[in-house]
Amino acid sequence: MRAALRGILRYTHVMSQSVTFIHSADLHLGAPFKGLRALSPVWADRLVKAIPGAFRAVIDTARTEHVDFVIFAGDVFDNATPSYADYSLFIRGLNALYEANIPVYLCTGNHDPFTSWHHGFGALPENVHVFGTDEPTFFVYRKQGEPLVLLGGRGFYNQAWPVGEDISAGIDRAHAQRATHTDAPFAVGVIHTGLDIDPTRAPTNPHDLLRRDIDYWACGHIHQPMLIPEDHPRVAFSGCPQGRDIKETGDHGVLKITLETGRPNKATFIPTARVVWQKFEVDVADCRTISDIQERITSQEFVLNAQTHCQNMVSRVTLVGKSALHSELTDHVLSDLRDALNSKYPFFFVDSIVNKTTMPLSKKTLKDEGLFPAVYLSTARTHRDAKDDTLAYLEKHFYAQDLSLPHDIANHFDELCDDAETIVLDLLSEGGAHG
Ligand SMILES: [Mn+2]
Repeated sequence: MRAALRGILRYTHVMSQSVTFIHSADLHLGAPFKGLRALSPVWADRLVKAIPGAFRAVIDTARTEHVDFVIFAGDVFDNATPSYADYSLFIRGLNALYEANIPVYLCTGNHDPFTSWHHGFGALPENVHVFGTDEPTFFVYRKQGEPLVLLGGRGFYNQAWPVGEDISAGIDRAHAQRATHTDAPFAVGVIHTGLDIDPTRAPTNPHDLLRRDIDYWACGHIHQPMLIPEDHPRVAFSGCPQGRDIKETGDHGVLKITLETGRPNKATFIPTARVVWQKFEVDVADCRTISDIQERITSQEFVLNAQTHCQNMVSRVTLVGKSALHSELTDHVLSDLRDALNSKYPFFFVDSIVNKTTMPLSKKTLKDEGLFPAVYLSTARTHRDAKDDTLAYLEKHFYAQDLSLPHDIANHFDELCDDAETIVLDLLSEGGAHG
């Protein structure tokens, strides 16, 4: 009976093997939170603790999920001269994995290139394996003494990547077998790459990666989660465990990857972010009071919050729509509205409210009435049509004041014209109201 059972176990072992690991990247330990207007002390503290908190969540996840190993695909640190505090934090996490008998495989990124890891802060624990930079290096993950995974990876030597060199070159099963004199059921690639999205950071072709004899490519550099193909990824970015600023909106975390022989890859997103960033527009056309606007923003906050796994949320709100309240939404009122929102729910924080509403009266109506605004609007039209002349005119006048035009002004020309027309029409209508 026992022999038969052993036979069955051995048979299933041969039939199907699997490995489960955490794919993490872009921790950016030490990143400052930039561009926030007026933070409360509570929120400032929350943000300072968010990245270390997310990192601890990554380590806890690896332990509670009992994964076989953890991958960090570059940019562990936000800059090339990490502080001793951030380095120590990272080492504490690695030691916790060491104690749980979980190996770590990491490649360097453009923010924490190979050169930046050379300092007197202390050695990495024995469970940590760092991929080389001049050419791919290979490691073997063994389980119960048997080779289970061949890992091949390559990272950044310094912050720039040599033009024309493919970071993924030479990473395939055959190379890994030759380099390690070993074979294993699975082969995993680890690289920090701009893929075909950022051509300046070790770009590589995703179609080439999919054709390569590698079961799964764990990539770093793109900060949002991205899975190719979506259902059963063979090339993936985990994104950063904690978004750094308002550009990195939505859920952030790590991927738990399971590879099983004869089956498609399985990826599970595990959220780790302590604070989620959101940007959204609120149409206030049918709001009759400022308090209606406040309610509208709040309900939108709840809708968005339900779409992520994190309670704390920092938002940037843009008000849009034709609104009778348009000219009442002064900076002062917007600031009071922000304060009212921020004192209501301790887990939501509105960083700024931008007023992009327009007056209910259309520019066309004003023009049709043949009033002064019509003259203004037709002049504005002339300037808008003669874009190059207008930009040259502006440049000349800015230059005379020792100022330079914003470099991307040409791309936002129409938008700026719209804003300018709205401001002037506002001023005209105010003048009218006060006689
Ligand atoms: Mn990064």
